[in-house]
Parts: sequence; structure tokens; C-alpha cells
Amino acid sequence: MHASLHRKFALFALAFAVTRLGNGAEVFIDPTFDVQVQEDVVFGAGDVGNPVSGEIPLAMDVFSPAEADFMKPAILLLYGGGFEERHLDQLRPLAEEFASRGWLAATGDYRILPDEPTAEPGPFGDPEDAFTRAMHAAFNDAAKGLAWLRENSTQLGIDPERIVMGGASSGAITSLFEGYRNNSVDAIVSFCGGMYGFDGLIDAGDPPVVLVHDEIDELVAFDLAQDVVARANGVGVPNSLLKYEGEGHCDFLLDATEAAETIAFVNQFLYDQLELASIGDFNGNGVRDVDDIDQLTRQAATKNHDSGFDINGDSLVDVLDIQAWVGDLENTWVGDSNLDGEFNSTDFISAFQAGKFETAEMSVWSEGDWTGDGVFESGDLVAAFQDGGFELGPRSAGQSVPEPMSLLMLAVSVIMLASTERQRRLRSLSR
Ligand SMILES: [Ca+2]
Ligand SMILES: [Ca+2]
Ligand SMILES: [Ca+2]
Ligand SMILES: [Ca+2]
Repeated sequence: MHASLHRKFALFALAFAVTRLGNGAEVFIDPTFDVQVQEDVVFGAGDVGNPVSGEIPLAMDVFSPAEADFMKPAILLLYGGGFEERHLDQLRPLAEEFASRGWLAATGDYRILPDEPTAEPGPFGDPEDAFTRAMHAAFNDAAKGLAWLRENSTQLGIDPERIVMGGASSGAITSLFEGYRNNSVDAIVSFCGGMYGFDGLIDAGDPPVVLVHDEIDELVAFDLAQDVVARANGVGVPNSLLKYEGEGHCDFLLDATEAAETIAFVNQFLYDQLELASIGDFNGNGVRDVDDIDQLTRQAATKNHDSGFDINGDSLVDVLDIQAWVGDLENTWVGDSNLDGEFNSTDFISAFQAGKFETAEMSVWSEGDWTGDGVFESGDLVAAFQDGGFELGPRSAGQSVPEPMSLLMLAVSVIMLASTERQRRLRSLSR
């Protein structure tokens, strides 16, 4: 780990470029969201000796998917710089990649050698040596970052049971040590990191780990990644290692193709280990489907507020959870009763076919209750109109085309007339 890392990591931004997909994009798999950032959020402080004796603030930049109201998995990302250099923006492109997929991603600071951190407890015993003090400070500051995310999980919209830590080089070493020292995370990501013989910190039941490493790495040897894997396998901790046959230290993050492969590999591992597919899949069949949204609308109508259905984490189960499920997780429109990704007359027909419009009969999503009050009435048509997706085709990210009210209301009135007429005929037939 040396100073040339500075220049290498500055190139990260070239390798990553968030491209957002439109139709058919899958939340947590594909880039689906616009990304918003809150910069310089102070999460703690640390004691230092330079430039003067005292505390320095520690801050993170917080990247999140715009207008995503579900409880998000979170990842704290720590830059690399040999515990000697501060590169606050180094992993920003990576954070943007995660946020565009539905994660809250934070790039956090930690004290480094030039700060002259004061002696603190750590895994390397009595820290007489300045570099050891810097490493201990880094580990402890990572812990502060995680604690801050956890304490503010409600406000940040984080699922406190899905918090990951990862980083590059010294950031990866910090993630591995802190993650396995305190088991303070739900998964660990290491880009060219290692544990230098401390792999015994990994015990059965500890968090899963995913690693990416160049085969020939003169700064953090590839063997160190293999040591982590061997220990994890020995104690049954889920793990996966992506090996690049190139030569270099984290070079895979500097090449556009390899960087894209890396994010896909790491993201898929975390998707599986954190069971992100289960979010909103109430019937547990592995996909979000009509049965799930029918269950959610039925639950909202009971007003039991069963936490298993609380998509947005506000301790209530109501129309906001339905909107988050439909609009944010499933990326479709209010009114899409058959959940085919579009809201058009077919949805009106299928909803009206249930024959419950303005009957006060118990209805679910597929039967026209798009608000979660248990009935299908004009309020549901208004909610669908307000969402604005009628006949717009699939919802693409950032779409904000207001549908003229006249067109929607014309369609509604025609369908309602047809429905009323049909019901009248059915009644007359049944007499
Ligand atoms: Ca399902
Ligand atoms: Ca809720
Ligand atoms: Ca539809
Ligand atoms: Ca309703």
C-alpha cells in the first residue's frame, strides 16, 4: 500500500457509469432509480494529535434511490489509501451503483496515519506503533459509522437487519477486521483486502463475505483473500471469491468491463445472502406477484398493522405500503390490477369483472381496491388517476408525464357504463 494508489483510485469514476434501465428493470438487480446524495453527514468524531490535539469530525456522503419508500438494505463503503491517505470520493461511483439498484450506500471517512490518532483498544494489542494506532482508529471509526446508520435507520429508511460494510484495500481490511471482530454487519465486501493471519476472527455463524482480488497483487497478496476463504469454508461461513487473472492492486475496479462484472458479482452475492428477493414476497414463492399485492391490500384493510407487511417501515400497514410495493418495488402503476406492468383498460375490465364496485363487498388489489381500505369505489379510481399511469405503458424511472384527466375519466366512465349495463342485463336475465 503506497502513495501511487492515490492516482489509481482517482480513476474509479471512469470505470463506473450508472446506466439506468427502463422497462423490465428489477429492483436490487438492475439500476432502477435516480440517485440522490446528501454530502458531509457527520456521524461521529475521533481523537487525534494533528494538526492539534483534540477531536476531528467524521462524515459520510449518503447516496440513496430517489423516491424509494421501501426499507432499504444499506452498505457502508470505506475508501482505500493504505491507512495513510484520505480519498473521500474514491468509492462514490460504487455507491451510486448500489443506490441506483435500491440500496442506501454511504461512503465514510476514518482517521488515518497523518491525523496521528491517539491510542485506542484494537486487535493488535498495545498500540505503541503509529501505524497500529491508525489501523485501530480506522476499525473503531468504521464501527461508529455502522452504529450511526443503525441508530438512524428509521429516518434513513434503512432495514436495520440488512447492513453491509465493504471497501477497497485498507477499507477492505478495515471492513474484514471490524466486521468479524464485532459481527456488526450482515455481510462484508472485500476489494483486494485481507486479514494478515487474523482469519481466526471468523467464526461459525458470522456474516457472509464476498471478495474480489487480482491474482497477482503486490500490495495485498492474493493469498490473503484465499486465507479468508479457507477460514470461512472451515467454519461454514458463506463466501465467494472473484479472482481476476490480471496483475495489480484492485485493477479490476479501474477497467470498465471488469468493474461492471465486479458490481454484478458482488451485488448478486448480497442479493442472495440478504434475501432481497423476499422483500414484498409475502407468499414466499420467490417472486412478487398478484397474490402478494392482494395479501397486502387485505392486510391494510384489517388495520392490524402486522409488521411483516410494513414495506416502508413506519409501523403501519396502509396505502403508503401499497404505493411503495407497487411503484417502488414492482415499478408499475396504481391501477395495474393484473400486475403486468401497465395500467390500461384491461385492468379496469378485470377489476370490474369481480363485480364489487361500490358494493361495499370486501375487495383486494386485483378486484379494484387500490387504496387498501378493503372496498372498490370511486376513491380507487381517483388514486389511480393521481398516480398518472393510465395508458402510458410500463413505468420507466423518472417518468412524470401527467395524463390528461379527460382521457382517463372518459375511459373510466365508458367502462363503468359498460359494467353497469352488463350487471343490469345479468340481473334481468337472472330474474
Ligand atoms: Ca410472491
Ligand atoms: Ca408502513
Ligand atoms: Ca395491467
Ligand atoms: Ca379502496
